[in-house]
Formats: sequence, structure tokens, C-alpha cells
Amino acid sequence: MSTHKLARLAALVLSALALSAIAQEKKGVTQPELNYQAGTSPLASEPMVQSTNPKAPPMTQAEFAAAQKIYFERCAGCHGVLRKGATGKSLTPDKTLPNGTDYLKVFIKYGSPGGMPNWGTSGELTDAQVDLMARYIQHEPPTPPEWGMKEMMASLKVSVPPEKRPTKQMNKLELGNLFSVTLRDSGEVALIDGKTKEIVKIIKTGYAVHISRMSSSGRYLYVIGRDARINLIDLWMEEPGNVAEIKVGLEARSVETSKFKGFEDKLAIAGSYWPPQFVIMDGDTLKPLRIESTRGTTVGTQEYHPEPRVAAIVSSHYNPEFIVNAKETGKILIVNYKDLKNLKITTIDAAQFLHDGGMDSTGRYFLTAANASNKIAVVDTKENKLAGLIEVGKVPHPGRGANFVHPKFGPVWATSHLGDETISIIGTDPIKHKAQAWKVVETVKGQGGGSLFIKTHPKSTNLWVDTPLNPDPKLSQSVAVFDIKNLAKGFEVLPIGDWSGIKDDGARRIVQPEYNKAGDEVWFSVWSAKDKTSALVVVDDKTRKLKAVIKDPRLITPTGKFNVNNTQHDVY
Ligand code: DHE
Repeated sequence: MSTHKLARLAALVLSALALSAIAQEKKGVTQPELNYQAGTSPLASEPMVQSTNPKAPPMTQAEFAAAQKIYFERCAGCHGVLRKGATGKSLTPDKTLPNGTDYLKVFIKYGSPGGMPNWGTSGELTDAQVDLMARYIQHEPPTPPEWGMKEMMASLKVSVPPEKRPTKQMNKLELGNLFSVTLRDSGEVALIDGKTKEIVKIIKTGYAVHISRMSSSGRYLYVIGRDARINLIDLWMEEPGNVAEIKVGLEARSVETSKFKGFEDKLAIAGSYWPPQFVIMDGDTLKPLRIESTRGTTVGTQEYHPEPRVAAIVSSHYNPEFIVNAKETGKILIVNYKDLKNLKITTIDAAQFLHDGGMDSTGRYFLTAANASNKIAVVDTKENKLAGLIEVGKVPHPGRGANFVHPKFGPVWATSHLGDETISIIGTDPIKHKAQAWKVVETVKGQGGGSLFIKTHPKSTNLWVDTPLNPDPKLSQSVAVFDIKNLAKGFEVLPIGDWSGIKDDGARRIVQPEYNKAGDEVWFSVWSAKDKTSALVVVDDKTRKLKAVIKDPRLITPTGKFNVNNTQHDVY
């Protein structure tokens, strides 16, 4: 190596060490937060073609395969499947080759305050693996296979055809108060009776199951796994169970159903991370009808992006339309499902890195986080226009958000943040509170950063804010609750982790408040690793006192909980 190169490298190591120290001190970019973004992709086990770049350092096929696995388990969540960049930087050979192996090794080992984890010094990767990854990213990124109509049809299984299904509810369950609970690491959902708190049934679903959504009537439950498998569960059967399943891609997060008058229970839609596309299906069989790619140009600089992942999807109540977030391009697609042969899509420019979101209390406006842009975009689903683009705190993460009536500013919607402790409250009434509409009317401070979900209910005056990804266990194992009538008073902290009675050394992260149908109970997941005890804790909403603890060896890694009635009617 030349003296010049050596000097450059020495300077880089020194600055990387300094930056890494700053990064660790810097509030907001915590290790759990980074790990959350860099979640494991099921693509790690997909066979892909190795294309070798002769200018890049040599790699054997075995080395390439090992590096590819690490890439999809640790890096793809931020840098993208094709390494074109998402919330992390682009890592294509035109960028990585000029830097060279030694330079790249420093970044991989020590990280950067921009958000790159210190994979080497944290002990997550050995020096040999750091070297492997530095060489790997100088080669052409391998491309996973596409997944079109042929593959979808081959994966479709309709185990109980519609004509063999009951014509009325055959069980005695109070379906509106049933909860579908994600058992993340066992690839299952638990159906739990809201009144008795008993597990009605555990149903096998996709790998690292992600969310549940309801059909318009509340009869069908749709569950999607990260492996893009959708399970259709009929809640009317004597014993609710799977009636159809399909694999819509290789990796996915979102599923939704048609809710417009005349289309109730008729259609379903799923969006995938890979391939970057969405598919509209028959609501009662999951038969794919129309696949549409999201590949295209980004908002602002209008550069081509090869893999805009599909994030949240909601269903319009005003038009026969689905509202689809294309994450990397920052575009919100309003897909009219009335005529699938002559598909009409309205494209709304929002901001990059669209993620999760929900409706306002009237069901007309969709408020969604452009998370790494620190913005909330508002879409008017009646007029199909962008109603606002609002600067909020650092990395908003609302889930579906929280709607309530602010004592001074009228109807509002709130989000908490992954990257700071604030809660941004946004006015949502453009008629009676025009001056405040689509503006942050108040910002309050919660317990800390690392929040994922915020929740209230129309019948409640409590606003619950979780902090499961905060590095301080005191915060990640408890929840903050505000009084909506007096937000300035600050919050009370409830030690949900302690209330669960779990004594082993599990993480006991408290995640995702979810109300029961009546709005007088809030359910929390106490989320520990799959070999540790987890639980659900139910709190009385009025008294804020412990009401019940649901513990069962089958409750492995519970995370999201979806009350049938609240999910069906967008109550949050
Ligand atoms: Fe989620 C919703 C993507 C990690 C629990 N998550 C969503 C949505 C998206 C998404 C796009 C919105 C779906 C919709 O409304 O149509 N989630 C991702 C990721 O890409 C990410 C960051 C990394 C990954 O590897 O998947 C990720 N999510 C997580 C978790 O680690 C969580 C906390 C635990 C788990 O079960 O995996 C988690 N995500 C949830 C939950 C919702 C969700 C509970 C639905 C919230 C709601 O109230 O609707």
C-alpha cells in the first residue's frame, strides 16, 4: 500500500473511532433502533445468481454465499435488496470500488454517526466477516428472482372453497371483541377472546408474521408474514381456521381489504418489499387478479429507483380505492379497483421513506409517516390530493396513530417517534379549526425515544405511548400515559413489565397498546425472546390499574394485537 493510502486509512480509523464514540452518545440513534430497521429479510435463504466484477477483490462461491446471507440478514433492511440505498446509503460498485476494501472495512467495523451500526466493535461480526462484507459489496449485487402471476398461482391453496363455507356464524364467539395476536417468532397468530381472555385458537401463518387486517364485514381475517405468505382465516367457522393461502412475493409487510360500499369483502390487496409490487386479489379466495409494479422515480430528484418497497396500505371509505405507500420513491398511490382491466392510479408526491400510518377520526384523511424524512404526509382520500406535508420530530412511527379531541384545537391525530422523546399532535379539522389543520398544534415530551406505537380510543381520555426500543430497560419495560384533557400535566408511567410477573431475564419490551371493543381496556404485549417468557397485560383504562395477565407457554414473542372491531372500523 502506498504511504499516501496508508495515511488516508490511518486518518479514517481515527475519525471512525471518534465518530463511533459520538454515535454512541448521540441520543436517538440507539442500537435497538438500528437493529429494528435492519431486521432479518427472508431473502437470506433465496438462491441468487453470483455475478463477479473482475475489478473487485476475488471471492470464492462459498464466500459469496456466506456474505450474501449476512447481507440479507443484517444490511438489506437499510441499504435495500439491490443496494441502491434506502434509509442507508447506496452500496453499488460504482460507489464502493473506488473506496477499496480497507476503507470499507473501517466503516463496517466502527460504524458512523449517520446511522451505520458498528458491526465489528459491537461483536456482531468477526474481523473475517467484516473483511468478507467489504469485498462482497464491491461486486455486483445479486438480484433475487421475480414473483409474478405464475408463481402466485402455483402457491395459491384454497383449502375450503367459498361454497363449502358457512353462511352464518357457526360459533358463539363475540367476534367484535376477538383479538388476533401476532406470535412473531413462531409464525402463528393467537385468537384471544376479549372477555374471557382465553386463547380460542393458535393458527399457523407465515414466517415472522407481521400484521392482521379484517374484511369489511368482520368475517375474514387476513394475516401476512414477512415471507409474503397470506393466510385467510374464516371467523364464522365452528372453529375459526385457514380457508386459503397464497405467497404474493418473497418478502412483504402489508395487507388490506376493500371497504367501499358495494365492494365489502370483495377484494384484498397485499404489498411486497420484494419484488417491489402490489397485488389485488379476490377477497374470499386470494386468487390474484392484478399485479402492479412500484418501480419508478423518486419524488424531488426524480431518479429511477429499482426497488420501492410497499409499506402501509389503507382502504378508502370515500372511493373504491386502496391507498398504497411506495416507500423509497415517496409516492402515495391511490389505486382505483372498480375496473381492474383499465386500472386508474393517482400518484401523489409526498416524501421519501413512507412507512406506517392511519386515518383521521372522520376516515377521510390518511396521515402517514415518511419516517427518515421526519415528516407526516396527509392525503385527502375524497379529493385524492395531498392536504399537507408536516415537519415533525425525529423518525415518526405512529403505527396507525391516535385520534382524539384536543381541549383547545379540536380533532387531532398524534404520532410518537423512534428518534426522539416527543409526541407531535396535528390538527385534523379543516372546517372548524382551519388555522390548525395539518399543522403541529402541540408537542409534548414522553418518556424517551424508541417509541413505536401510540394509541387512544374515542371513549377514552388516555393517550398511551410505548417505548419498546429505548435502550433503558426502565423505559422499554413500561408505558407512559397522558390525560388528553390536560396534556401539559405530563405523563404517568405504568410498570407493565413488572405487572406481568415475569421474573426471568427476558427483555420484557412493552409494545403496541390496543383497545378492546368497548374502549375500557388496553392490552399490551410483554415481548421477550422466543426462549423466554412473554405475556399480555390488560389494564383497566379508567383506573389505569392492572386488570389481567395472560400467560401461556404458547404465547411466543407476542407483538401486534388486532381487535376485530377496531381494525375493521379504523378505530384508533
Ligand atoms: Fe412493522 C406495521 C414494516 C419491524 C410490529 N410494519 C408495519 C407496517 C409496515 C411495517 C410497512 C404497516 C403495515 C400496514 O399498515 O399496512 N416493520 C416494518 C419493517 O420494515 C420493520 C422496520 C423491519 C422488519 O424487518 O420488518 C418492522 N414491526 C417491526 C418489528 O420489529 C415489530 C415491532 C414487531 C414484529 O412483530 O415484527 C413490528 N409493524 C408491527 C405492528 C404493526 C406494524 C404491530 C401494525 C401496527 C398497527 O397498529 O396497525
